[in-house]
Amino acid sequence: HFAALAKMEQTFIMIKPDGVQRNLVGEIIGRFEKKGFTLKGLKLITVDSDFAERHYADLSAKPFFNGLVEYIVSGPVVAMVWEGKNVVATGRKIIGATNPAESAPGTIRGDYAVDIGRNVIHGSDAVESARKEIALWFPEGIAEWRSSAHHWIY
Ligand code: FUP
Repeated sequence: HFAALAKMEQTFIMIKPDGVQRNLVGEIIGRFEKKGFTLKGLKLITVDSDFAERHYADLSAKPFFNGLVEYIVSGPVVAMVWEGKNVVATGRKIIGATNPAESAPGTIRGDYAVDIGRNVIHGSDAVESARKEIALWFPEGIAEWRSSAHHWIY
């Protein structure tokens, strides 16, 4: 029990503007909830291009960068922090491969996306990038609480 809690991670998950417009918010949140992860932060927010560029700073040299930023600022996104054992890597599995043409059925992108430029959702790719992304998107901080279901999951 203690070992599981010691390995607890947080990840940053964002439902992109297409996911919000297509009413996939409940479906996506439900997948993370039913898996057993805990929702620690949540807001609907529309960001400007300066903010989107900071979020995707690592990709600034890519040819698709401008289009990616335009897409992210095109409407509200749902920014979330999810917590759980191994949630960074497992969250990426739930999301599926970056290109929906390669993401397996049963994953979010595999089930709900067609185009790499409209792939519905973002999830941090490592514990360190999760830490940075949570600090960027939740500068106000995350309220601490423990789910009463923990005992049945860990
Ligand atoms: P991911 O970690 O799965 O979000 O993938 P990346 O960080 O490599 O890419 C970030 C976003 O850039 C993807 F979600 C979609 C977009 N992208 C493209 O539009 N074209 C590409 O060729 C690669 C990525």
